[in-house]
Parts: sequence; structure tokens; C-alpha cells
Amino acid sequence: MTTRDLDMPVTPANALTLGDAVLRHLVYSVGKDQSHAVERDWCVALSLAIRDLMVDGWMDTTRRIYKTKQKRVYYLSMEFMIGRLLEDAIANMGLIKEAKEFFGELGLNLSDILNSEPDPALGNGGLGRLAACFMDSMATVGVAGIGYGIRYEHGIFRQSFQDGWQLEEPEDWLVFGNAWEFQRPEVEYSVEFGGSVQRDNTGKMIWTPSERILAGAFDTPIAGWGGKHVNTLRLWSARSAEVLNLHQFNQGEFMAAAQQQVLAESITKVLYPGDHTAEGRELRLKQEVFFTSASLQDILRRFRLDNTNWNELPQYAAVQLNDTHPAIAVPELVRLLVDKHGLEFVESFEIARATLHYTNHTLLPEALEKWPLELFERCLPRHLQIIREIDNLFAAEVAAKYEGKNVDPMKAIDPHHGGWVRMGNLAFIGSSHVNGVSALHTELMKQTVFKDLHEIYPDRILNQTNGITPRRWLYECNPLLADLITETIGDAWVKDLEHIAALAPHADDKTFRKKFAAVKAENKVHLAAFIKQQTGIVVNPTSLFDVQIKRIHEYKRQLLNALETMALYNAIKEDPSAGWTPRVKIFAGKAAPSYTLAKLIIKLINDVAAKVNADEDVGDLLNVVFLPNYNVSAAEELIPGADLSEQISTAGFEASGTGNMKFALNGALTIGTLDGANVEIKDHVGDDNIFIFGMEADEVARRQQEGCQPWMTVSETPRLQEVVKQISSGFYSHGDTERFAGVVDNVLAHDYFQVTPDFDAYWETQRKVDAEFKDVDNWHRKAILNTANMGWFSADRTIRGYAKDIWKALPDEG
Ligand code: 26Q
Repeated sequence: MTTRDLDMPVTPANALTLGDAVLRHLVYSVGKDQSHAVERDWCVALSLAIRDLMVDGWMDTTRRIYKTKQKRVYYLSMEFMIGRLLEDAIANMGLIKEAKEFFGELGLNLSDILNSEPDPALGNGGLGRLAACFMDSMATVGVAGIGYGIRYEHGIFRQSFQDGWQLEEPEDWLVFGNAWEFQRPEVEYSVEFGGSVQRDNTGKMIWTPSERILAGAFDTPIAGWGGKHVNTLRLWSARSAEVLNLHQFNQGEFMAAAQQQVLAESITKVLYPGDHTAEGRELRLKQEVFFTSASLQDILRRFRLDNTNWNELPQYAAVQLNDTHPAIAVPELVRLLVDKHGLEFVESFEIARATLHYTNHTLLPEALEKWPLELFERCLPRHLQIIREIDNLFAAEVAAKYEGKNVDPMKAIDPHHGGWVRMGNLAFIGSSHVNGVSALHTELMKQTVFKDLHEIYPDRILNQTNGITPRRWLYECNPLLADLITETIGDAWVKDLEHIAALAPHADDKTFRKKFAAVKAENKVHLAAFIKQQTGIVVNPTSLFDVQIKRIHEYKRQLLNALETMALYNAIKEDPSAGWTPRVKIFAGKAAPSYTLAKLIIKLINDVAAKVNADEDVGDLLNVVFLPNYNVSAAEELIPGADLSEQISTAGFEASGTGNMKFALNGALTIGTLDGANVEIKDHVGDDNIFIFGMEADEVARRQQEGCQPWMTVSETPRLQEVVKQISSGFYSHGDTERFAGVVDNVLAHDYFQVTPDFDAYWETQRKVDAEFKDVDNWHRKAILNTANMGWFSADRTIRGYAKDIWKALPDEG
């Protein structure tokens, strides 16, 4: 087939200006006249115009990759927390100025239009946002990357508060359609479940499934900086293989007729909102199998377009498993090669292992995925057979190397305790590289969860410290600071963040510090307005803005922050004239719906906020704010206005953290423990420019093993003791002594996450923060040094690390 150039300028790529293209789409795609168009209409029209511009680069990229046979990287993730796409796309295409001017001429405000885009929140937290940053960086660095995930109809729940309690409501990001995606009705795969396996007369295993679900593809183009390299995010949506039972329908049994469809579609209906909770549900397992199988079938189909030698698969494809959620890829890839393409088992396993790589994101024992054997037997009988064979192969491999080694604890299948499939072990055994996400986390992986597997395969575990995209997390979310940086050192930092180091000498320049301070001050005025609009609370923008925003979890220790807030309130009440540094404590984050204690902590913070904010004795000296419905868009508002970044997890539990990097890059100082990537942030920004406190990971582990007595610690910590007494006596709950019994009991009786022994160190360090903030010029000097020294934390650096050490996929610099 030949192609010909279009001689009609039907695409805005050929049109004269961005403005013309937007107007054209407003009329011909949205079907609205300018005089009737609302912000959403403009947003769609602008998105379509920008998307058109991306398509040329997209097709070029695809053609180039086919031609050069560049190795493809497949990033399999249950979560992609992409956030709004329009501003990101305009920025990467270099069109912010044009867009602003065009809407300015029409008397419209570009940011209002950008804010009318729904925020696709197809993830829970850090792991999902990392996947989105990686998509941006792969396109910028020139890696031929394809992201594979699930097109959830409803992303993470919308959070609101009713009387301070978390309420969860369904989120509905697709209700007005999605301008970014291309549905691909022709790209469809069948994913099967249930049934039984029989051996045929040639000895081959034949699986007869009892359920078949179709996976349909939706593609979103992802442009890198400059728009030359455009990758694809392919999300799968489920539908029934049976369209409609017409017979039943004609009998008037409408509900029954549609039942198959409803059941099948439920697979991609909602994101499972569990973060570090191990409540396995059949639907969650099916989601994992569904998107992993569809993705692998797609990968193999693409490989087969120009290759017949299966042994070459690892040479042309690298598949990265984002945590164990897609770990079923190990038996599934083997199954596809053996059952569908007729390869031998051992050879298939070798190909699979050479193609697959696994990233671990947590050491929390309850978050290590495992599934009941019974569930596998029922839903995935053929996969279970293959996992057993993989275990046997693995046992033989170990036996050949080490005599008498007990392999049972390392196998994927644990036949004891009722029988389990251990997804971490499965992913490890079936991958050629396993990586942690910060130096400390990788070290702990080697010493704890994968200790014995690491002994057998000492070269398999390596580290790739997380990073963030400087495009979204500085250039777009903080235009004032971005402009100041560019005006001072040029704009090379946007594409290569290491250039931001050139800012460091300017920390000693008083005039520059003034400009930097003015930017922060303006961002704080903006944030104060956002807080007012979201919560009604009025805060003083000159106060210290102290921000903790992340999923609510015991190990992240929002409770430690809340307890310190209450102690500070007491101290201020006791002597309001003691020269306190006025502070606004800002919290945001969602708790998993079934996580009772996390939800109680939200209620506690809201009750503290109500009391403290109403207290006229305290006034501006202390305010407490809990912003509802934390998501990527809220983070983009909050981070530029922060002075202090709270990264106070129990040492050894936060695998990396990436919020910590976003704050430091935007010139907030960190108060934190030596946990996750905080350790590396400290090494980069320097000990004098970060506030480190508390126990280190080894001490935490020792105390947890020994089992300490938190009530003793509380009795030796008077400030904390007073606060605990107040909470239990109903001081924050209108005399209700029962409400927070769960929190009090946790602190006094268990305190697994070591809030009590770290309390005093945290308090003292916060007072150091108070003192340092008073010398505001010196504070800004430190803030500038944070920004200047964060160049290494670009996700571009992380992606280059993966490309070199794991994927062996050289970026296409053309
Ligand atoms: C597992 C099984 C069943 C149901 C749910 C889950 C589940 C879901 C989500 C388990 C874990 C998650 C999410 C984990 C996560 O976000 N981890 C974070 O990953 C970031 C990127 O590496 C790190 O920076 C954070 O430290 C880490 O907590």
C-alpha cells in the first residue's frame, strides 16, 4: 500500500496557528460555537489540537523504532497516576506561550481552562506516580517505552470529610469522555480463567477455561520534552466475549441477558484502593492476570511482526514488572510460549527470565503479595502447573550449585499454612534483574525479604534510586521559580536537570536570594488562597508552611506530626508570648477504605484542626489544615508553596519516597528520618540544609524485635504524656473518651512504628526549624541550595540507569 501526503490542511499540524486549530476543533469536534463554549469545551478543543500535533511525532517515532529495530521497553504497572495531561503536553510541545496568548486575546485564562480537565487518578500513590514520571522520562531520554496498565473506569475514590471523618465517593474521570485516548477496536485479546487441564494423547497439556474475557486497547500518546520522541501508554479495558444473550433479551429477561457483560466489565471498573494491605480479593487477582496477559500477547504479536526466532525475544524486548502486581507474567509468558507457540518448557523459561525484570517497592511483610493456592487452582489451573514446574527447575538449579541447601522457603509455592503462591519469590525467580528504589531499601532487601535468594543469585539485585520528572514537578507546577531559574542560568535544566547545579553559587548572592524569596512568598499567597477555597480556613501566608502530603499510613507517621502539633498547641497556650514561629500545619492524603486506624488518624487531625483554628489565644501562631481529596493536581498546588517538607517515616519502612524529592527541588527544607531516598537527598543537599532526626533503620529493627514498652517511653516524655492524656480524656472530642481509644491504645500498647521513642527528637528538631526560620534570609539560602543540589533526582537519570544496567536498551538520541 502506498501513502500520499494530504493536500488539504485538515489537520491542525498543517494549519497556520495553534489558535486556528483550537477554533476548528471547537466547532468541528466539540460541536460548539465560541459564544456558547464553556471552559470544558475549550479544554477539549485545545487538547485535540495539541494531540494532533503530537501524532506526527508519534508516527515518526513508531516508524523509526520499527526501522532501526530499537529494543523496546515495556513497563507493566497496575497503576499510572498520570494526573492532568494537557499542561504537560503543551509544555513538552513548547507551546505554553502561544496557548496563553491565544486565550488571552479571547479574554480567557489558560489556567482556568487547564484546571477544568479531570485528573485521571489511576493509582494509589507513589508507585503509580513513579510509573507516570517514568513515561515522561522514557520519552524525553528517547527510550522506546510502552506503558501497559488498566483503563479503570473509576480511579481512586474521591475523598471528602463529613464531620471530620473520611467519606469515599466514586470518582468519574471519564464522564465527559477522554480527549487524549485513541480506542483501538482491532487490538483485542482474550484472557481466560477457570476450567480444567487435561493431557492429550501427545502428552501436551490442554487447558479448557470456563471463562473468557476480552481486553481492548486504548492508546494515549506521551511526548517527551521537545515533542520529538512520542511513546505510548496502552491501557486495557474489559468486555465480555458474549455481546448480548439475544434469546434471553427477547424473552424479556433484560437483566439476565446483560449479566455476562456486567461481570466481564467489572474487571476494569474500579482501582483497588489498597496500599500496603494484603486483603486478597478474587477480582484483584483477575485484574492482574487480565492486564498482564493482554500486554504479553501484544508484546509477542509485535515481536512476531519481524522476527521468527523466539530466542531473540530478550534482545528486542525488556519487560519491567512494577512490583509483584504483574508477577503472573512469569508463568503467563512461559504458558504462551509453550501452549500457543509450541516451545519446550525449559527454553521458554529461559526466554521469560531473560526478558523479565522486577522492581520491589516495599518491605512491609503484609504488603508482600501472596494468594491462596486454592484460588489459583480454581482460577488459574494451568498457571499453577507451570509455577510448580518453575519451582522444580529452580530447585534443581540450586541443588546443582549448593549441596543440601533448603530451597523450600525460596520457592514460589508455600504448601504449608494452608497453601500460598508467593508473588515476590515468583517474580524474583523469573526475572534476570531485581531492583530496589533507593540505596537503603536495596540494601535492606538483600538483608531481609530476599536474603536467601540474594545468596544464591548475588548479582541479581541492584539499585535504581527513584526520580521525578522536572517538567511536571518544577517547570509546570512552579512557573515563577522556573522563570527565575531560567533567567539566571538558562533553560538547559528542563531537559537535563543536572544543569540546575549552576544555581548553587547564586545562593550567596543577596539580590538573587531576594528574588527567590519573592517567588516563594507569591507561591504561598497562592497556596493560602487555595486553602481558603478548599477548606474555608484563612491562613497567614507569612507563617511557616509545614506540609505532609501522602497516603495515610501508620509507617508514614502522620500521627507523630499530629502529636507534635498538639504538644505545640499546649506550649503556645502556656506562653503565647514566647516568640513562637507562626506555623501552618498542612496535611493531605487518603486512607484505604478498610484501614480503620488510618481513618481514625484523619478524624483526629480534623478534630485538632477544629479546636486549634477556633482558639483566639493562639491566632496565627498555629493553624492546622487537612485538605480533602489529595491527588496529583493538589500536589502541584501545594508543593511550590511549602517551606518545610515532612518525611518522617519509621526508618526502614519507606522504600524511597518521591514527594521528598519534589519538595526539595521546589526549595522546601526537609525534616525527616534517615529512611528511603532521604538518605541520598541528605548526601546531595548537605547536612546543613536538611533536618534529620530519630532512630535509624537498624535501631528500629532491634527495638521491634525486642518488643519495647511504649507506655514507659510515654511516661518519660512529659509533653507526649500530656497530649495522650488530653486525647483520652476527650479534650479534642467534646468529652467523648471513646472516640480515639484506638489511637491511644496503639501508641501506649503497641507502637509498632516507634512514634513514642522518636517523639522528643522530632520535637527538638521542630524547635530548631522554628529558630532557623526566623533568620529568613539564611533559610532561603538553604532553600536555594536544596533546589540547586537536586539535579541527580531527575527521573531521566533513573531511566538512563534502568536502560543501561537492566534493559540494555540504548536510548535513541535522534
Ligand atoms: C497489593 C496486594 C493487594 C492489594 C494491594 C496491593 C498494593 C497496592 C499498592 C500494594 C502496594 C501498593 C503501592 C505501593 C507504593 O506506592 N509504594 C511506594 O512506591 C514508591 C515508588 O517506588 C516509593 O517511593 C514509596 O516509598 C513506596 O511506598
